[in-house]
Amino acid sequence: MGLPALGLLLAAGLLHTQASPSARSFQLDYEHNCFRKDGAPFRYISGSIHYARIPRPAWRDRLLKMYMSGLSAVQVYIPWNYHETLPGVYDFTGNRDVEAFLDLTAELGLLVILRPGPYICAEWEMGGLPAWLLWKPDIILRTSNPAYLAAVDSWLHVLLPKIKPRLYHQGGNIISVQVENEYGSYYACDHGYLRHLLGSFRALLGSEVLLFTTDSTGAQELRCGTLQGLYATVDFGPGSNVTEAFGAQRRVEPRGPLVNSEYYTGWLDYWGEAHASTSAAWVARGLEDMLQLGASTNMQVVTRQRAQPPGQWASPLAFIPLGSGQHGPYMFHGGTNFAYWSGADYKGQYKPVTTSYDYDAPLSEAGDPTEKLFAIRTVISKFQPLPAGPMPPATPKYAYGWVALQKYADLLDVLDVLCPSGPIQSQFPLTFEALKQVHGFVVYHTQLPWDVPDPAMLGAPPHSICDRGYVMLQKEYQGTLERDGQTTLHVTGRAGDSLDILMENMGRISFGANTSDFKGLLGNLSLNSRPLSNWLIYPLAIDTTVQQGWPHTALPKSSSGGRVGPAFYTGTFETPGIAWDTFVKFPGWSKGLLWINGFNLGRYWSCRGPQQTLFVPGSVLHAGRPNNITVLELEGAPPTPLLLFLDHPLYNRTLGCSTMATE
Ligand code: 6DJ
Repeated sequence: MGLPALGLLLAAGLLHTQASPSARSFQLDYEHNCFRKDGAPFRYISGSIHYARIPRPAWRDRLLKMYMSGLSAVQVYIPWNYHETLPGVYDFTGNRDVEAFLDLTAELGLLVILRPGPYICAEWEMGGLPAWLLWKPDIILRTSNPAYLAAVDSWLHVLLPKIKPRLYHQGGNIISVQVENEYGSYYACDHGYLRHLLGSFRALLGSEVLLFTTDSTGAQELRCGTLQGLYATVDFGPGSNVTEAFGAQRRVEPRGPLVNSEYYTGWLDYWGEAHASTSAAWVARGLEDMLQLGASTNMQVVTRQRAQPPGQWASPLAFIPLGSGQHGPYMFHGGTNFAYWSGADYKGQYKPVTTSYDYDAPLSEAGDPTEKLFAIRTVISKFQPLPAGPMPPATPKYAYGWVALQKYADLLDVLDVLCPSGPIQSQFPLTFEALKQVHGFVVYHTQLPWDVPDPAMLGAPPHSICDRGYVMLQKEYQGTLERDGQTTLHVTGRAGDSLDILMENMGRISFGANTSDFKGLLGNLSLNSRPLSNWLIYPLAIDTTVQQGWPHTALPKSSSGGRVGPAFYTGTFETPGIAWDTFVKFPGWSKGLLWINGFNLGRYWSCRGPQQTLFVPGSVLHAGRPNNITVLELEGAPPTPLLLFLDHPLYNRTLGCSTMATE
């Protein structure tokens, strides 16, 4: 915050304009409008990377490519829900070993700007907040609500002690730590909450570390998202007016370095919308334009910060990005929303995010340098020397070709395998949260209570289908109910006929006021407005069963029946020699999920698009022995169930869905 707050900043140990040259330090210099690292003026050029979206075997490759692009730092989110999977149950193993990831950044000579939330947004399921927070239905997320704060504090007490020894002044490579994320965009505007977080971060990380916030550049956002004691930074993309954007930062932070914490090099995709792309030339030109505005002054500012007289700050144009402005391209490498980790937005309607988080970023989803990376690298090279040596090349991809699958079973025929503990009885439907089911699927089963000779309307109250319900009568697929889409279907049947709704969670909202995004059937389903009751509810543990080898280890089931409705399909394929990265296409399939060797590669939705292929990292494949494929197709498989493995992704095609898929 501004000059009037200087006393407070000093008291909080935040303002350091002098440093002993020998000590490791990373500080704000309000007098000279810059950062100081070990006492010397410093600016970083960083890029965002999300370890949770990259298979661990590829971490080093991606980080090395970022280093070789000329970046001095990486910006890293920590998704709380990825680690505290149930209250008090923590997972820091395998792909969740954030400390191993941080070790790699240090080994490669990259600094880290850490963003541990507790909320991160990032188009990640529920913005990184654990869905189990909603088990207390009255909880008010991202506020001073005691239940929420208690959960936050117990998480921070586990996480931040792992971070503390890695802080720069402690000998590590973490130069700064962000508190919350774009909090000013949240309706609550609860400064008490931000103050609480500041207290917890200080208590657990100490008084020396540089703590900051990031907000978009609107006045309201900067009013609600900033707090004395947290250095305020902004985020904006290449389309923004740089003068205005940094001017907004200057209104809340009259002195100190100008920082754009998220410079958007691309954008995310939603199912059913066109693939977002930002031309490399445009991103590069944007960078060049910003640099040219600052002209040679900035070039000097880059390496030797120009002193400003105290009490004055130059026009933002004198501090154009890559000059004194700090930049964190978001994303530098996007990666993949494997399994159920993609989030959703709500813009007048629910908009789930695709499995790919390619982001049209400089490093592609599969980690390959793009034209955009080289364009950015060229710009960077004008301001600082690039590391010696070539950029590592793209990793090889392999087109394994067509693989035939066989139908294994209709989902409703294997409920005993998928829900070994058996169903829960309830007069009315229960939400995923009431059932303590975080992701995936739940089956709601009942029987028609009366004869329905003429088509009757099966419907749900507004906003109670979260997010898709696949309806089966007498095990025959009738159609799909969809959040903010079709919420009624016409059915006929007899008293006693079985009615099953397979409810799918498509990812919890990650941005905005609606992050309390309950899943399942949130209201009573009715038939011609008469509520249905007496439900048997099956929370499905599909991933656990697939990881345990099912259905491949099970005896082959001869399954007849149609190709519409939720069903499992299986097959195998072998890689010739080395297991390379590949991309799977789903010709004629509708919507579902894919596992290979038990690894959940995420959702496909070929008929809605725009994403047509799923990325399969070579690290999930076995070389020289069969790879087990499991597909859960939800609506309709093609008459001949085949998958096509390609050596390139397809991100931009929308086919249109029909109930009966055709090849
Ligand atoms: O901090 C946010 C990122 O995690 C900023 N941002 C990015 C990521 O979610 S959309 C893409 C977004 N903020 C929402 C702003 C909407 C106007």
